[in-house]
Amino acid sequence: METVRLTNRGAVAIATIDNPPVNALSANLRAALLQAVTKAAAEPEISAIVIAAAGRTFVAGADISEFGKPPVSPLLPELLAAIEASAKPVVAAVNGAALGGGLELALACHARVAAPAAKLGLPEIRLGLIPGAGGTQRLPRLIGGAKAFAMMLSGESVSAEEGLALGLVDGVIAGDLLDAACAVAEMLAANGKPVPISAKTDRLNAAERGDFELVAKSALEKAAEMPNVAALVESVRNAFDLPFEQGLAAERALFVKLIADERSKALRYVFFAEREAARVPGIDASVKPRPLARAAVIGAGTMGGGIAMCFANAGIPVTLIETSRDLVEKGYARVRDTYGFSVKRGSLSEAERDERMALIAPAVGLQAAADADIVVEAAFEEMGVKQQIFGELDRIAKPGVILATNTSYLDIATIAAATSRPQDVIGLHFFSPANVMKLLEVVRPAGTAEDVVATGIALGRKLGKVAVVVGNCFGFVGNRMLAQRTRAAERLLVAGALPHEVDAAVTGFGFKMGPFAMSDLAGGDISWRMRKSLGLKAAVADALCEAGRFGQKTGKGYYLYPEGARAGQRDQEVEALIARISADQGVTRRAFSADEIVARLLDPMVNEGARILEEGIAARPGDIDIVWLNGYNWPAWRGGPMHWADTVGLATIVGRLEAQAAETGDASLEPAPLLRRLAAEGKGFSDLKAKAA
Ligand code: 3H9
Repeated sequence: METVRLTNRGAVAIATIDNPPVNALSANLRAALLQAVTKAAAEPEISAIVIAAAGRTFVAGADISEFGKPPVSPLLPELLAAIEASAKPVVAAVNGAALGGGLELALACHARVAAPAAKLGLPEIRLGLIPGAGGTQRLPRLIGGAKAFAMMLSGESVSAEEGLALGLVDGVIAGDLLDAACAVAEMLAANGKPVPISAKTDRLNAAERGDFELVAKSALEKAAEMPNVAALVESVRNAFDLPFEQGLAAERALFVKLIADERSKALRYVFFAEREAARVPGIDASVKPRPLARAAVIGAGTMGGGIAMCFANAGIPVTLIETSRDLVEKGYARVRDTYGFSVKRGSLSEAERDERMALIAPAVGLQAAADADIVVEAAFEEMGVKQQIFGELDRIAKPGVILATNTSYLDIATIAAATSRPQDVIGLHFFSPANVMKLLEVVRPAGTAEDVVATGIALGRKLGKVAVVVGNCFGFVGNRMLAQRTRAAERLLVAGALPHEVDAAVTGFGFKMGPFAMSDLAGGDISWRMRKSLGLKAAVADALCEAGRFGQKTGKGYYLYPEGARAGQRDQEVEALIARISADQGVTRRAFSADEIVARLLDPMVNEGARILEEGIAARPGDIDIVWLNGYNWPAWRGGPMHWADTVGLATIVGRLEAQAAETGDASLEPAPLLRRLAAEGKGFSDLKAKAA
């Protein structure tokens, strides 16, 4: 298939890029575009060239799947140098997203016109990279160093109108883009090309330099663990200090170094894993989701209110249902307050808040769910309560309505059995706070209809969530693995570590919070109640709860929180209590290094992940990683627990688990058969093929 079509319109040659799905600049496309531009430049009857694109996207950048493989000529910077050096003017007709190398391509052209829907951005930072085809050198020359740096640092794209205001594009065309691009091309051919961006120097002045250095300083302070931020600062500084060609060569060297960095590898892995998660093995892409015009949420607690906000934020009218007027009013007021914080912070206007509140209808009694196309139950976490609600919903809801539960642990098949339509019942597990957290576990018990699962995924997308389809088991994927980490954290305390040491090791690894600070924030009583209902014990956690130490809300938990402090302080009383428990259990306490702590916390999670894969609860290791990244703040540059395990080496993890199992006598720490097999074969989780969840 031809990736570039060359057609002539009068004296203008139009090179149309056609490389579905997103016109990524793969080796084939680079070669074809170079050939097309060279050919047009050599034709005597042609006086100017337009680069256009087929489909919805202009060019989504370099082909990310080629990174890390041997480079194939022509490299993108070579292609762009040829375009910029073309004797005949080249105009970019930016019809849609021009991202990364796509925007760099447009910057190498002599003019840019854009459709109103176009988006322009350099998102390389999110892949652990910096722009590598002149972006760090041309953008500062075009729009100024400070604005260019800020745009590359955030990775956010701007609209065509914003691009026009920045000087990034020369015109926004409401009518026929190609006609306009050809007209600009003819005009440049007649009047002469403008100075190429690489030769511009007027924006590289002292005032710009000062502004850039200020933003750069704060960026470096905030992102100490990411080498690409430092590289971006260096490269933009080069734009001020070095001639263009030298700046370009330095940018390339930094880019090539970053490509090999483990952090960028992890972020590129995440990019593809996130997209793969949207394709569910066993569910054909032709299965149509059910239409969802109206929703109902049962339970107006923190979770139910947050879920109702998700619907309202996506423009879907939603009824928020409680058992009494008082409860629903409280829930509704909490939602209003939460929107109020956003208005105060400036992230939401008052008009937007009012629009969203108007989409939420408070109501009393399940009958109010009668006209909904989807009902999400977020009531008390008790099987009897859930079964009663689903039994009643079965009588009230229209045929074909999706009946979803937001349970975190309970068996969804048992909940579904309370209805006469188990095929319409599904789990939609939101994470707290539901209006903020990106993850949506779409839990699929055996017997749920395929189009119901497809609707769960489509709804996730509509709500701006990352939906991952998982099987039905206690705790599903995320909480089931979290339980392993929680047990491991308690074991570490008894063995000799202290809460602040464990938390410091975990934040040192890259999490925002350690397990004990997290428990103090969430309230230890919740897991205490859960342990009691399951007949489980955790000596330290239980003792703290028995002493009324539930965390921040009681002013003490694993740490002390004097006068409502948010950051906990070490407490001698807790440390003495832990030492007593170790002594009672006959344990001689010893010190643990941060690396040992991390291994002891994360290896059991990886082991559980392997079991989850064996049982088909998750279809792919990548799905588990996406759950952890979006629901539990796993640091994205570490790629998720299964990717992390591959970087450590599965044989190492098997060895460590065996040692821990022997030391503690806890058989659950014995490596899972899948983990053992992969380790013995010298493989990683990335070698596995997908299974239907
Ligand atoms: C770069 O440019 C470096 C340069 O500075 C220097 C080079 C020397 N490559 O997201 P979607 C695939 S770095 C390969 O679901 P949407 C994607 O995997 C790059 N594949 O669609 C998916 O495949 P599948 C900087 C890519 O409509 C399919 O296309 N650019 C690439 O929701 C559809 O993607 C970026 O970081 C790619 N660059 O969103 C932009 N992009 O169907 C990355 C997409 O098999 N891309 N695919 O799962 C995006 O942000 C979104 O894809 C976009 C469309 C907004 C364009």
